[in-house]
Amino acid sequence: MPKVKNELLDSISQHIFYTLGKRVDTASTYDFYMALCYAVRDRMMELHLNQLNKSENTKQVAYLSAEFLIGPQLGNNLVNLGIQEEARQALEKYDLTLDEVLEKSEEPGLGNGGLGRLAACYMESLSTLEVPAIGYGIRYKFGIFKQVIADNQQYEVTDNWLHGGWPWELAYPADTRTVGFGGKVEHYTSATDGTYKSRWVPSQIVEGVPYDVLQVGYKNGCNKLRLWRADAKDIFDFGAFNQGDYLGSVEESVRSETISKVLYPNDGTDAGRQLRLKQQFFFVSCSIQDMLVSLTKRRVPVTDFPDYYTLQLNDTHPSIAVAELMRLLIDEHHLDWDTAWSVTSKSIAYTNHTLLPEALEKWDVSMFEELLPRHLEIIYEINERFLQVVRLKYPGDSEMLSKLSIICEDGNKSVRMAHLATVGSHHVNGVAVLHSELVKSQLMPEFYDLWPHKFENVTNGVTPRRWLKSCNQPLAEVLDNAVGPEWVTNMDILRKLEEQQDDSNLLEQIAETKLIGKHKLASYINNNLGVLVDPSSMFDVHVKRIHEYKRQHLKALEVVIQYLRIKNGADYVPRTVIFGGKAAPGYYMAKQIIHFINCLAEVINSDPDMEGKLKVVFLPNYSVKLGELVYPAADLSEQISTAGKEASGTGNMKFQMNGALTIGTLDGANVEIRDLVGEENFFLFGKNEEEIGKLQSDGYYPRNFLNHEIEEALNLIRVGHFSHGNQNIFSDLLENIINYDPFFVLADLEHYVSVQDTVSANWIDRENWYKKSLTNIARSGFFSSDRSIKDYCQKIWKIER
Ligand code: 26W
Repeated sequence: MPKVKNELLDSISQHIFYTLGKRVDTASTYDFYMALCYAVRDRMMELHLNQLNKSENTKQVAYLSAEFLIGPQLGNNLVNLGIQEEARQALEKYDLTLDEVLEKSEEPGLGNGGLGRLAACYMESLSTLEVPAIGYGIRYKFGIFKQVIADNQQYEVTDNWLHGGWPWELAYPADTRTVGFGGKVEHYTSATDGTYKSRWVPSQIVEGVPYDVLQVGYKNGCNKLRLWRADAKDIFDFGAFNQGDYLGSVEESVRSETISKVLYPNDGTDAGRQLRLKQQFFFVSCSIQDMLVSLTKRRVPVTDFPDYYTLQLNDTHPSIAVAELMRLLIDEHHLDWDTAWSVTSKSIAYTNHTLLPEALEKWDVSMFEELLPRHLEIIYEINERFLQVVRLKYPGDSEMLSKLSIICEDGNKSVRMAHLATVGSHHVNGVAVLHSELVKSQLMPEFYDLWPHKFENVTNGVTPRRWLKSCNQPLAEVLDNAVGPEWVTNMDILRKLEEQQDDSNLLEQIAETKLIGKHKLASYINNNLGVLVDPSSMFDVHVKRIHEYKRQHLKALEVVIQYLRIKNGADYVPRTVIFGGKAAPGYYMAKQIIHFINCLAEVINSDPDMEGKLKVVFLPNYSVKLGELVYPAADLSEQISTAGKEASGTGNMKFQMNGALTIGTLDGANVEIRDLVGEENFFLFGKNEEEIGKLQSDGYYPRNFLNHEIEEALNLIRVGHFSHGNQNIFSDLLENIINYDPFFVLADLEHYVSVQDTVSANWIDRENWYKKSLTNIARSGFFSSDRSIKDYCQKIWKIER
């Protein structure tokens, strides 16, 4: 294996010269950024190709996800390779600072939110733990839209992230796969063994070109992401061109390339668009073909597939994999049904990330008939054999049959992808203890009754490298000094901090690191939004996708109540309330909430009565890059979803690791955070999942939860106080809360406001606050994605590390 001998400094100059074709003395900062990326990639390629040899015949994890929200790469790769200082010194030689070069980092927005970022954290931990793995996904040309806030509203701008080229990807055209769509299925009797055979004859053929992106671990391990780009088989139709039909000549390639053109910006609402299903089948078929070809190349019989690959479905988005693996094993590798089924069901496992009915994917049978006729046949066969098992277990129970069936008969027939995933998987897991219980009791009680052994829990986690070591270096150094540097790969060591919780010096150091983070964010806010915020005020942060169940409008109403109190002369412990998050473009109420928050901020920030007391900021275009600036700066973490709705949350874990205290409901992983840090170190409010369930079933009348203050606040909004007197702008939002309130905002508001007052009282006693902060950091080890991956290895993938 070639060894990268020369120093980073030389590599940079060589890449500027040979790779970029520039002279060092005329190179721009962007050229140095690109050259440094290539130099770092060289070192990662060494690790990766060496690792490949070692892991040749060990079982690999194939993590199939429609989203990988990997964030900017350079900073994290320098930290994980342990060459950040070397890079800083090399750039100094060219009078450049590392920060100004890192600023050039592009963010590949190949995901919407939680699910996509979790996949990225898991890829980093799989490498760090040296678990052989491949992340299979889609190389979207346009990622998640850029959010622009104009006249207090969200506007979406295309994310042309690849415009300047992206140094972290490497194309492998030799591994191009072909994927079919549409057409028909021919049935014939095989001449060789006389068995009944099927042959799919697609009407459209698309090529999948793989681009590999290395994902380096901390100080060792380097797996890859393989992202597929769709390309036309025949990219140009000369015949059409010769007839002057120029559009016709490129029509086929446009149709094909469209498949990987753009990420669907919905975070939890199934669009049900045909192109979405084409995207899902495209990357799943390319990926499974890729694995089968690799086995064939290694002369491994496909019947041994489960010994070489364990497939994890990141929600139902890749669940067509169950039918596609069956098709390839039966139609192309000529296995009989039972053998193919045992290979398939031994190889696949499925993770559920949401209980929201509108997020559960159901594809019309008609769409399958048109797009994937052979797969529909296979799904019918899978379902028929499955229902045989159900009939045996629940004889004569037709209701059980219809509840469990993969095919939903009511309305226009549809394929329930969660059912297909569950029937075809050896394990189904939720992403937090409460969520996994609700998957069993609410989402799939019939499946749980049928197959209790299949259901597992693996609580989410986040990588401490990007979300602490890399984005909060002041705190990382304090931790290095306090408990030694091993915490980065063994977060349980942080428990040792508790022995020093009375060390006022250590508490001051932690307070100091928080202040550094707040100053950095404050200057970002001032430079980009022109709003002056006071770093000595409490930074109260609510950043995540905008969704009614995440209840950004609950926080906004609490702010209106505090605003009214201040206007009425009440004292107020100074706070800066910081919001951030994108709304799915078609999600009207979420956009209303963004509009309201920005109008609220405008009025409050220009009101002299609020000076030194309350400021409100909405950070546009919230992303991984912005998250790295926000988590180190937060004092209070808002995790206020309606109990039973947030599957886990992962931002909550990032805030905890960075010493923020949480105000939250007993929802998702908040429950486990509170159990670990202790109720005295967590600000709990609101009704729990059972109480919400009872309120729902007993009949919920939001007006019953109005008190004087809440009425005053709602009235202030109604009269247009935050909308220049225009009374209609927020009438839909108000109407929704007062008459329907599907996420029980009014049911929890009074308690929420009183607990926020408790938070203010705690904030005043700074030493006590930082004791709680230290305890939160000390007990954040469980929420490392390394622990999650170890759980998957032990509980689901059966991989001995
Ligand atoms: C079909 C449209 C669609 C798109 C995305 C449906 C569902 C999704 C995702 C499952 C939504 C998502 O990101 N869920 C979040 O997953 C995180 C990682 O497990 C959890 O921490 C969050 O609680 C959950 O909302």
